[in-house]
Formats: sequence, C-alpha cells, structure tokens
Amino acid sequence: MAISIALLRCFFILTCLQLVKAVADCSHVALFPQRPPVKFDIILTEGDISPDGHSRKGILTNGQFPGPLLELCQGEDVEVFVLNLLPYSITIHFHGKAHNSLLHTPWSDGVPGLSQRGIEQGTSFIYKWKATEYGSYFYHAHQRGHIEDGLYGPIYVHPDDSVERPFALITSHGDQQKLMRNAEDNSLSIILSDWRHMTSEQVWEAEKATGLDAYCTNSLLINGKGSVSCLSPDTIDAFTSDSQNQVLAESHLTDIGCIPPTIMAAQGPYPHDFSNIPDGLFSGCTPTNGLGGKEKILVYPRAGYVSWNIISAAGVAALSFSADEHPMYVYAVDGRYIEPVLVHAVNLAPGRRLSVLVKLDKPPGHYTIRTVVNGFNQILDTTAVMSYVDTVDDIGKETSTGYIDIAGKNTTADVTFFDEKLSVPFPVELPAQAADQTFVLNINRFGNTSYTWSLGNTSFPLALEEAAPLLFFPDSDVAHSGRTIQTKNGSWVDLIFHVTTPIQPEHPIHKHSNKFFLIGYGQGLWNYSSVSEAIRYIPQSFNFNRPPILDTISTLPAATEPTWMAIRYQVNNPGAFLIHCHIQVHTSGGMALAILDGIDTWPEIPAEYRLS
Ligand SMILES: *[C@@H]1O[C@H](CO)[C@@H](O)[C@H](O)[C@H]1NC(C)=O
Ligand SMILES: *[C@@H]1O[C@H](CO)[C@@H](O)[C@H](O)[C@H]1NC(C)=O
Ligand SMILES: *[C@@H]1O[C@H](CO)[C@@H](O)[C@H](O)[C@H]1NC(C)=O
Ligand SMILES: *[C@@H]1O[C@H](CO)[C@@H](O)[C@H](O)[C@H]1NC(C)=O
Ligand SMILES: *[C@@H]1O[C@H](CO)[C@@H](O)[C@H](O)[C@H]1NC(C)=O
Ligand SMILES: [Cu+2]
Repeated sequence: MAISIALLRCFFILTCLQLVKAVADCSHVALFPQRPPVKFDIILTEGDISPDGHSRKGILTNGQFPGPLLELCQGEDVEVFVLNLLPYSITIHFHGKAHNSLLHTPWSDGVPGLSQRGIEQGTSFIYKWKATEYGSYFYHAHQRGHIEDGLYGPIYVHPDDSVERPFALITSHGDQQKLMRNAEDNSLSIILSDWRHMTSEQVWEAEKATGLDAYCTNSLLINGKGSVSCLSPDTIDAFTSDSQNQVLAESHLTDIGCIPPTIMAAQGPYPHDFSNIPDGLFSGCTPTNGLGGKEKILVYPRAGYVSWNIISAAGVAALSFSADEHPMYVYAVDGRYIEPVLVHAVNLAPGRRLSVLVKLDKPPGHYTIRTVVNGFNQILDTTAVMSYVDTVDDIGKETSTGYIDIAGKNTTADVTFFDEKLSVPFPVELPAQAADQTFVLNINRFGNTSYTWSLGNTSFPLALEEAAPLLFFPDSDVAHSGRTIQTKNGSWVDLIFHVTTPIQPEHPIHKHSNKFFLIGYGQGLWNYSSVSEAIRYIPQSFNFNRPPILDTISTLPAATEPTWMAIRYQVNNPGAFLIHCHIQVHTSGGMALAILDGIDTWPEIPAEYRLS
C-alpha cells in the first residue's frame, strides 16, 4: 500500500526523491525480501547560486542546493543514477556508508583513482549499495574540491524495528519513550555548511599562486541558507581569544574574522606571494542577505520532542551548533546509537553527523539556532530560527538567550558541550585486544608550501584522481608508491595519526568503508612500535573499556607540541578505500592515503563496472 501511494505521488510530482517515504513506513522491507532496489535519479547541473546573497557558480542537484534528502529504510538496496551535466567530471561519495553487505560493492564508493573514473561531462553512472546501517549520513562530491561548490545532501536510513533504541536510558516513562520514538520516525535533517565566494577551482588556483593554505570561509549556511553579516572591527577584537591574540601579536583578525595570511605561525615558514591574494580569500567583506532569508524550523510542542539529524558538510570550518534555551540529548554519532548525553551545544567537524532529541517544553516563541566557527582560524557565525507552531507570528522578535556566543564559547559556566571522544556506543561493541598490523601515519606540511600535506610517508596529489583506479589496477605504480597500505581481510589494523609539527588545526580524519574504534589519543610524540607497547608506558591514554565507534574523528590540535591519535578497525569489507582529512583544501593538498583493504579477498568486479 505504502509503495503504491508513493508511486502515485511520484507520477504527479516529477521528482520522487523526497516523496518515496513521506511517512516513515518501512514495513514493506520485511514483507517483500525480494523487492527491487530503490532508485534515485540525480541530475547535476551548474548554476549561479547565491545562498548568502553573493552570486557565484555552483552545483545544483535536481535543480536544488543543497541536494534533496535520500530517505531509506534499513536493509533496502539502492541504485543512485547520476547524470553529469556539469562542465567538468565528478563523482559522488556516500559518506559513512560501508557498502559491506553480502553484495560487496566497493566500486560504488565514489572516489576517482580508487574505485572509479570520474563521471565525464554528459555521461552517467549508477551507484549501487545496500543500506545495511541505519542512521544519518550524507552524500557529497568527491572529485577535486567540488564539495565546496555545493554538491551535498542528507541521507537518512530509518532503523529497522528490531534495532533497540537508546531512549530508555533517557527516561523510564513509556509515554515519553513513545514520543521520542515518534520524533525519531519524523526526524529532520539539518545540513550545516560553510560557503566560499570563490569556486573550488578558483580557491585551488589561488593556493597555487600564493602558496597559502585557504583556511577561512565567507559565510555559514543552515540548510543552504545564510547571509554575510560583516562583524565590526570592535566586535571581532572583543571576541578574539587569548590564544588567537598570542599568535596575532600586534595584528588583528581580518574583516571576515580570519587570521591574516601574513601570520607565519598559521601558515608555516614557507615561500608566499601575498601580492596574488584574491579579494575574499582571507579578507574583504560586503554584507548581503541570501534570497531565502533565514532558515526557519517549525516545531510542534504537542509532539513533546523534535529530532534533528545534524550534518556538517563544511569544507573547512569546524562548527558548533546550539538551540537557545533548549538542551539536546545527543543519541547517535556518525549514524550509530550511543548512550544519550544531555548537552547545551555540540561541535561538528567537517563530515560529522549527530542525531539529537530536543524537548519542546518552553513557552511558545521564536528561539535562535546558532551555528558558529569554533576553530582557531576564524570568527564567523550564522543563525536560524526555531519557532513553536502556536507562536503568534512576529518573526524578528527573537529574544532568546544563547548558550554559546559568536565565537562558539560558552556564555555561562554551566554550559556543556558534547564530546564524541567520550561517547559510549549503544550497544557496546569491543575491538580485538591487539592489532595484527600497525601503520604510523605522519600528518605534516609536505613539499615546502603551506597548502600541501602528507598523510603517511608521502602526499597524495590531486593528479592521482586521474590515475588508473586502484580497485581495478591493484598492481599499478601508485600502489607501490608509498601512497597505499595493504591489509588482509579479517585482520585488525591500527592506524596512528601522528601530527608531528605545530601549529596545526584539528584535522577531521574520515575513513571510507567501515567504522573504527577510537582507542587512544594524547599530546606529545608517538615513539612506540605498537599500541600494545604504548599501553605499557601511557595506559591512561587508551580506552578499551567502551571505545567510541565513528567514521570521522579530529586529531587533537597541535598548538605547541605534537599530538597522536590511535584508531583500530577490523577489515571486513575488501576494496580500495581512501582515508583523508575532511578539510577539503587539505585533501586537495594531499592529506590522503589509499587503504587496499582485504586485498587477498577482493571481489570479482561485475561486467558493468569493469574498466579497460
Ligand atoms: C623552501 O622555501 C624556502 C623559502 O623560500 C627556501 O629558502 C628553501 O630552500 C626551500 N626548501 C626546499 C627544500 O625547497
Ligand atoms: C565557560 O566555561 C568555563 C569552564 O567551565 C568557565 O571557566 C568560564 O567561566 C565559562 N565562561 C563564561 C562566560 O561563563
Ligand atoms: C613509511 O616508511 C617506513 C620506512 O620505510 C615504513 O616502515 C612504513 O611502513 C611506511 N609507512 C607507510 C604507511 O607506508
Ligand atoms: C572478510 O572478513 C570478514 C570478517 O572476518 C568476513 O565476515 C567476510 O566473510 C570476509 N570476506 C571475504 C570475501 O572473505
Ligand atoms: C619515547 O618513549 C620512551 C618510552 O618508550 C620514553 O621513555 C621516552 O621519553 C620517549 N621519548 C620521547 C622523545 O618522547
Ligand atoms: Cu586537515
């Protein structure tokens, strides 16, 4: 019944994308185990878009920015047909999805040079995967810097009824649990992003011309809406932190709140050409408002709770998010349940997803939702408004009190932030006690510029996106260039991210394919041969009790000394997968490595995907 209604709607409304499951009804998955795959058609075009009021070229997904929601039921097979009408080639990655069903489909991971060739202009490609895992994910461009041109959209996979929810850990009252479950069934995806006024190719050209790391952005967007507000110099100075002032010495943050590129501590001791810096890259602010105005989120207090799947599709900015006067129960991280934690604000590195429940027990009114840069590099914020449905409509009268300020700092001493490093999976799963292989991956600037980076012994240059894809050519030169690591299926692997030189920001490391356990992190040099050896000296730096399970995790910032972070995972999904920093300009600058997982058991490639 649900299916035929959905089809009927699709018949009348040309795009079926958001309507296939307007009501969360996944009963057909169990009823029809042999059902055909769910099909999504994505048409990519270039257009002039101005989400913050400044017009530039960007990517439209089925005519929209951001892209439409892909809503699925756990267990469904998916076919995403992508028609590329952009003036350049492109790929799409399904961020966090492991493709590790019985039908292994590593050729659908969307990484050029690893699992496919770029989808050329005017051609199409079909990605196939199974939604084995429930929860909040997103899809985004994965060729060159094109994620920063606007190709991203949410994915939500409704959990199967058999999956235990963690809501009983919040309340023992059955009626409250029911409201939470209902809120989850109707959860809303909120996609946060940063927005540059230059296209990704212009940013890349500017980096090459100046030798600089383009670590600032021009505005922040909530569901694709924002504005450029241009803080006054006095406001920027007032919110400049002590640690920023230390690095700035006598200078000030620029008019876009950015650490000036002339500060050597931020850019490193490399050659730079400051005369070539385009307007807007580090400074240059003109106030504008996006056509769509501020994002408005309507909430229904009679529902008791609202559930949001908050996604960071940011290209460069580490973000904080908070809803005035409304604490949040964070109940899932990177698409997987955790023991819920009640907090006032959350941080989201690029690539992070958090699912939260917000209790709607305040007087009807308009409450500000704040999204701000919390990183060292910039002061920048934007807002949306959450309105109780019964509010007499007087938009503009937001008088709510914030938990966080425009620099992401707590406004009172009792404000709490969510820390995914301390999250406890629900249910708990445990890694093996020891790993079969350990790789120490150095993170550092590489090649005498501020914008090129290493992960491991070497850098993974953008040009390798054009190389013969490793999944099809595992014996290519690239495979033997120090830019890959190889593992055996079923084995346990430790990756140690070693941030060797200060000053470096937090690098949000994202691992494609299956999730990992975050087993340890600390300050100082890593000078051990394995985690087992390190535990003998620094046991307090490790967590084998109930370690977090994630697909994206930021290294500790290296302000004055090196830092390290250890993750452990079991190889269970044979294929060629990228691990990389999710700051896009860092990935373009080479902070990436190919993992040839389970290369001893790589699947046979179906005829339709074979490359000559
Ligand atoms: C790096 O750049 C500096 C500054 O221009 C120059 O003195 C040095 O020789 C360069 N080092 C290498 C290894 O190219
Ligand atoms: C923010 O929290 C810290 C740590 O609890 C506290 O020391 C500080 O005073 C708080 N800031 C404000 C403005 O209350
Ligand atoms: C880096 O080089 C060292 C020394 O040659 C080698 O032992 C190590 O395996 C390499 N690491 C990676 C990730 O390739
Ligand atoms: C790979 O290893 C996983 C975990 O041990 C196992 O479940 C899976 O069947 C293996 N796959 C192949 C192709 O051997
Ligand atoms: C290296 O580790 C050893 C313990 O194995 C420790 O005693 C030593 O201080 C460490 N060296 C450095 C430079 O951190
Ligand atoms: Cu990085």
